[in-house]
Amino acid sequence: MSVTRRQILAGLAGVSALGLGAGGARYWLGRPEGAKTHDYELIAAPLDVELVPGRRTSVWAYGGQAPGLELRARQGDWLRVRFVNRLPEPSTIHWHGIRLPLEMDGVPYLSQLPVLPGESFDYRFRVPDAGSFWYHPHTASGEQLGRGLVGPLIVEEREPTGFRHERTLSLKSWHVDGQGVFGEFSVPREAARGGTPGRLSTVNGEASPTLELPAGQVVRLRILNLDNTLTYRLNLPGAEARVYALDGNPVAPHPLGREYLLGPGMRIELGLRVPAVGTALPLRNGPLRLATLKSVDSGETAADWPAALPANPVPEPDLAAATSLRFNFEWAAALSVNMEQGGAFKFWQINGQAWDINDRSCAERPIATLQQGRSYIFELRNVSQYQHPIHLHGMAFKVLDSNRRKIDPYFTDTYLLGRNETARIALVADNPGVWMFHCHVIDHMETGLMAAIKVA
Ligand SMILES: [Cu+2]
Repeated sequence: MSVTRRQILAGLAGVSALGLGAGGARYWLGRPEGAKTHDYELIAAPLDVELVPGRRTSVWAYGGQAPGLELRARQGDWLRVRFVNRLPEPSTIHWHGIRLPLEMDGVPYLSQLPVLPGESFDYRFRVPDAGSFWYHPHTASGEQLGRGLVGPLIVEEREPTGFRHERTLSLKSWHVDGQGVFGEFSVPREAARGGTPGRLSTVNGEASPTLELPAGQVVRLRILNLDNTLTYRLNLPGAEARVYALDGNPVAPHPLGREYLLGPGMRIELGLRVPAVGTALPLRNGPLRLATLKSVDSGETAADWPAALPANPVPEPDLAAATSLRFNFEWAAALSVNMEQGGAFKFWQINGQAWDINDRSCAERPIATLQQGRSYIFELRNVSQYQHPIHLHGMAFKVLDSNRRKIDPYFTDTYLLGRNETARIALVADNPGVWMFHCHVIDHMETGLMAAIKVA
């Protein structure tokens, strides 16, 4: 893979015509065929927002919003996003969960050169799967995601589903104090444990908002964990809710139950039967209220539970012919690092190797090489006391089983590996390239818990 500065600069053509303060323009609806070179012009730029009442917080926004502008595409179509960097530092965009070519994957130096301040880059790819996805940088992730560079990407089914109503709920906590001022995004003693948590919890950038939902309808709630650190213990006491999709893929609809653990990077889609007018349901993280869902008169006739969502065209791994590989996720405890000389902490490792975020040559030493077209079973062993949402780029995988819980096999892009858990996942290595395989607790990923897997 060679990406030249010339290719990047070629992406700059026409940027001078863009309005600087325009944020992310949406050309999606009513776009005359062929009249535009992209569907979205997504500007990343600093923005002052009010997270704490009466206080200003200087966040980094996509399209004038933090979390960022919701991007939408239709399954099977091309999505064309012109990313314009108006941040004070280089950035890229990774499209979490989208199966796409490596050159569009947003990993710096592997997929592309970082997009420098003032530059732009055109992302163009097909979206093969319908579902709830998201986007974020893969550069200086602790600070860039921490400051707000996270956004939903919704891929709609080609045919109408049984849902007439839907809402996107982006969960994120912020590393701010009571005055709305950012503190440290990463503290070494926390990075070596569960990750550095933010203190202010929000839904769609608002602390404990009230969301109005149409009474009597079954609403599709797309709940996205866009947080750096937190695993949410999601629950909806008193609600009639069914799970329709996990991460990017549909499942057989089933009751939500007592709670669902939604790790960083993970998504869940619920069908919620909205109760009678005036009812207020709490959406909670454990005992803490995240949002209030209030039912309002819709004037529509009551709806029934929609049928299951159609499966995505993810290839089915051949388990009988699959090759097995084992990955151990361990604590590394390399505390003696000279940060002044550009060193990075290495608290975590995969199969004895800690990724160094400052060493561009890490990607040249893949932890495994898969033969294109073959099926593989990965045995994921967490031999640490902290949970790790394990994410693979480029390909979806099927969760087969676990020694800690009963699994109904399902396709995903991120699996929350509990403490001391061993789980097996399977995939068809159908996408050539070098793909990042990492924990989505950003502190863990930046202190070693990342590797490259090559498919050739
Ligand atoms: Cu982790």
